[in-house]
Amino acid sequence: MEKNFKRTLITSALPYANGPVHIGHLAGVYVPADIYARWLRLKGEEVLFIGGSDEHGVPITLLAKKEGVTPQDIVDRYHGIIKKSFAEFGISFDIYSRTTSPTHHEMASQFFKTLYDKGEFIEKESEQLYDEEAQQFLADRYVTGTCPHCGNKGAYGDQCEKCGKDLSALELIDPVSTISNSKPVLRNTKHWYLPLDRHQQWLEKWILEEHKEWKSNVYGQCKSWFDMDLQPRAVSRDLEWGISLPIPNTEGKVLYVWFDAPIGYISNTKELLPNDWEKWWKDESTRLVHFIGKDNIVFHCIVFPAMLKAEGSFILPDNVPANEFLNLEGNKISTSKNWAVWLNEYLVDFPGKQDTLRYVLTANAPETKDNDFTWKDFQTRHNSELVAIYGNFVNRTVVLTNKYYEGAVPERGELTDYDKQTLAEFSDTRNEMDRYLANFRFRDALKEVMNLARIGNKYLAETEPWKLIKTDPERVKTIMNIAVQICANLSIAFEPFLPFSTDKLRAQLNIGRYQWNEIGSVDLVAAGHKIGAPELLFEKIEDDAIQAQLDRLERIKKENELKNWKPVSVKDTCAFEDFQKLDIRVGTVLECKKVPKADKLLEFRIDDGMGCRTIVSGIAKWYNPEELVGKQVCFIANFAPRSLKGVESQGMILSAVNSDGSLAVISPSKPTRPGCTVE
Ligand code: B3M
Ligand code: ZN
Repeated sequence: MEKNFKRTLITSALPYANGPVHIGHLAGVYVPADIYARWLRLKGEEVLFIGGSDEHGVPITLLAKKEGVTPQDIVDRYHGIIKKSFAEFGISFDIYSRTTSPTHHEMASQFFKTLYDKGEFIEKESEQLYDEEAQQFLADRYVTGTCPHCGNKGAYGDQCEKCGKDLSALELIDPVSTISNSKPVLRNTKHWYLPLDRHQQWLEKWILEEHKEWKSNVYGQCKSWFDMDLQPRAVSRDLEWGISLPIPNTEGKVLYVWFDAPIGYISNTKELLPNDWEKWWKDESTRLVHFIGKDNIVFHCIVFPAMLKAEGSFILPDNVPANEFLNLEGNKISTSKNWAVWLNEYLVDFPGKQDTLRYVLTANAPETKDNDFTWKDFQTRHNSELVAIYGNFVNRTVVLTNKYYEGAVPERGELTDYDKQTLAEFSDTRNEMDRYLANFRFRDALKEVMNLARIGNKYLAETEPWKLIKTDPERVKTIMNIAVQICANLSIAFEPFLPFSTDKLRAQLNIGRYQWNEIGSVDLVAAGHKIGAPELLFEKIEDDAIQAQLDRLERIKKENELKNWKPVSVKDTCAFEDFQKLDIRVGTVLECKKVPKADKLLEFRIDDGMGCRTIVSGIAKWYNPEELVGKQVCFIANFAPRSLKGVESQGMILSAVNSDGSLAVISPSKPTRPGCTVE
């Protein structure tokens, strides 16, 4: 259904203010939303780009409790850090506000009240866990216990981190309150529910029939929710932190964070435009687009639209281009495990390199499937694309124009066939980019611009003006004119993606901002125009900077291993007679070598006091054979011989298993005669 929209309202998910933002947030939500907003603005369209922090919810109260501060302290701290990071990365919000703002509290209360008065909720009593010592109901995250699926003793009331299953706090075996460590009891409590089942019919028609153009990952997730049949969802919680319910006798209850957070988009619009916000939310000619990550799809495609529809005066989103997840060096990004690249830390290590991260995260964006960020790829893309193609081309153009013409852009003479071919190659760039950007295919759009830089770079490499200047200076004028025009084109086409370097590029060319539809023109810069001095757009990233990042991750991995390590539980009781059946002895290693074609195995010749025996042991990963020669080891002497990779092993060398899984051979603490027993 093609509609005639007059303006676009862009929202990006409101990050929880309980930690800084990382590259996963940037890649999944904020960079694509920003590219989209900048692109539409360059096209001269009416755009609003709304952001803000999500400052309610249980994780914030848990963190506050852990640190012994108030939830307000937590959100003040992280709202500041997050807002600063977004500004530093050029995310061009028209407003970045927060859900603790008075405007938001009022808007969300009013929204709830309207739905309540219209009878859009159902009221239900249910049993919930209650902490009698702390005198409060326990949100799922405040309860731990044994997972009914896998027996993990430290499962949370919403999820078991060991087996990954979703849980409800009521399913936990032997639940414990994390507030008082006491055993919670069941108590009745009343809550309000949004009956999504009543909305299923129109939602299904709206999405499955009228929005077939939505990204397949989004469409598919919605479809599977419908297939499972929508259920009523609670919109209130028993909690102190949040927006109080605007109805009598509801002390200790607040709006569920997922009820108030999306209303934040509306509140922030109102905060920015107190007199004009309604045209952005209530006029059918506004196109609403939500940028989010895949874990937020149900809330933006089903719950929030149901809320908007129930309220009755708001428009619905036209598209919800959700992305999949970005992993880091092969592992899921995790705040609690510190497995992330934090934006504030990145800028300390790579000052001024915002565009590099924006570039790499877009080129490698998790648009259709989860993707992996690796530091090696980051370096390669920077050095061999940004530096070697885009940067190199611009630098050559600016340096040569300064050198040959004192910076004044030369006249263009007659075009050769090769010139014409080069210009033809990028005449369609804008159409291609428009097509991709309109469909949220940011990676492909970026490829198009990079291709334009590649065309320029190749043009100079093949025409070699630095050689021609001696033999055919007239021809060089045309070449340099074309090169300058391509640079000016790049300053427009790269702008939505790499706003910092296009600023630098414009300064070097001494030009202003063009309109998007001027891409493709070869008359952007007039002959005689004086350009500025050359300055490198990008500087090479050296190996040691990358190694430092890899070392940091390696350190974090080790720390996590140590943190997570728990001794394995003690085995069932064993009779002394049973232990005595094992014949453990001391031996001295005479020879040690690798077993061919078996990368785990070492073959030992051991002096066992009676002669010499061969033992094969799976410790090759942790020892060089030479370092064990002459060492004393303990081994089991009465195992039946067995063949390992063709070598007969006559016993087993004992090792300690370290917390990281590595093995350390056991030796007697004083020199011991080979063949002595261990008991
Ligand atoms: N704060 C969840 C998240 O950060 C949530 C998004 C709210 S968008 C209205 O993933
Ligand atoms: Zn489990």
